[in-house]
Amino acid sequence: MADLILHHHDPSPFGEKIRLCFGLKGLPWDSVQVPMLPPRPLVEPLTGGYRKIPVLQVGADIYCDTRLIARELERRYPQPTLFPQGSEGLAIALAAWSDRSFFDPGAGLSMGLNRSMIPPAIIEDRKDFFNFMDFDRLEDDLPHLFTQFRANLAYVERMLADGRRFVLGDAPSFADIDAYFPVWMARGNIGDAPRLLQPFERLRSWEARMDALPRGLRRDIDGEQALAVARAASPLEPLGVEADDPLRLSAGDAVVVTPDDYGRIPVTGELVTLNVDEVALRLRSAPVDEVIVHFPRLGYRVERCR
Ligand SMILES: N[C@@H](CCC(=O)N[C@@H](CS)C(=O)NCC(=O)O)C(=O)O
Repeated sequence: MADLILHHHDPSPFGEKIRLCFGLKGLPWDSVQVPMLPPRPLVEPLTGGYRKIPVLQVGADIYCDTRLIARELERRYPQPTLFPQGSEGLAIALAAWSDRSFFDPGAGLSMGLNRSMIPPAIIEDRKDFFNFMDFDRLEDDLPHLFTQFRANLAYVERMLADGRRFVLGDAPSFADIDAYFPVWMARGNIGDAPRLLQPFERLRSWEARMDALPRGLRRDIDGEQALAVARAASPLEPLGVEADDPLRLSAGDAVVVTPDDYGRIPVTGELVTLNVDEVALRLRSAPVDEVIVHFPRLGYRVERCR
C-alpha cells in the first residue's frame, strides 16, 4: 500500500493537477475512483462532506484542495521540487488565475458543448455545484466562452514567447501544472480543441512536453481499503491555533469551514489548526474513529458554529 491515496475520478482536471505532481516527484500512490455524483459514502466519512475532488489521504490526515495538496506533497517530499527558484508563492498565486479565470470558461464549454451526452442527473447536480454557470443560457453563451478560453490560451503562449521549454525555464514545475490543466480539460471535452489550439504554436509544443510527463506509480484500490487505512492510522499532531488570528478562535472550538466560491458544502468539526495558510478540523465518525481534515486558508470561510 502506498502512503498517498488520491480520491478522484480520471476525467477530473483538478485531479490531473495532482497526478502530475506525483509524476514530477516520482511518487507511488494509490488511486480511489469516486462516483461522479454524491452520495459518496466511502469518502464522506473522511472529508466531513467536503464536496470537491480531488482529496489526498495520508493515513488519517485528509488534505482538500489542490493548492494545499501541492504544498503538503512538497513538505513531505521536498525533492524534486514543485517550486524551483523559490516559486511557491508565484505558483500558488498563479492558481488563482488558472483555477478560475481559465478553468471556468473551459468548464462552461465542457458542459455546454456536451450537454446532450451528459447524463441528466449529472447536469442537475452540476447546476447547483457550478454556481458561476448560467445553465439556462449556456448554449447561447458558447461563443463568449470560446473568447474567454482563447484569451487565456494566448497568455500561456506569451509565457512561452522567448522559446523556454517550461513556464519558469528548463524544468517543469507547479506553474506549468497551473497553466496546463485547463488545456488538458479542453483536449478531453471540447470537440473543437484542435482548431482552438491551432494558432498557439509554442503552447502546442509545450503541451506535448507536459503530456509526456509521468503521472507517478499508480495502483488502484477501492474506497473500503482507504477507509481501513484511515481507521488503522492516527492523525499527525496538529499545528495548533494561532492566538493572534483575526477570527479569535481557540483550539477545540466547534467550527464550520466552507469554500467561498462554488460547491459551498460546509464541513463541521473541532478546530485543531489555524494559521495564515491552513485550517484543520478533527472529525470523529463511526467508520473511521478519528481523522483530521485540512483546508487552505485562502478561499475558505471559517466560522464558529452557532
Ligand atoms: N479549488 C478546488 C477545485 C476542485 C474542483 O472544482 N473539482 C471538481 C472536479 S475537477 C469537482 O469537484 N467537481 C464536482 C464533483 O466531481 O463532484 C481544488 O483546487 O481542488
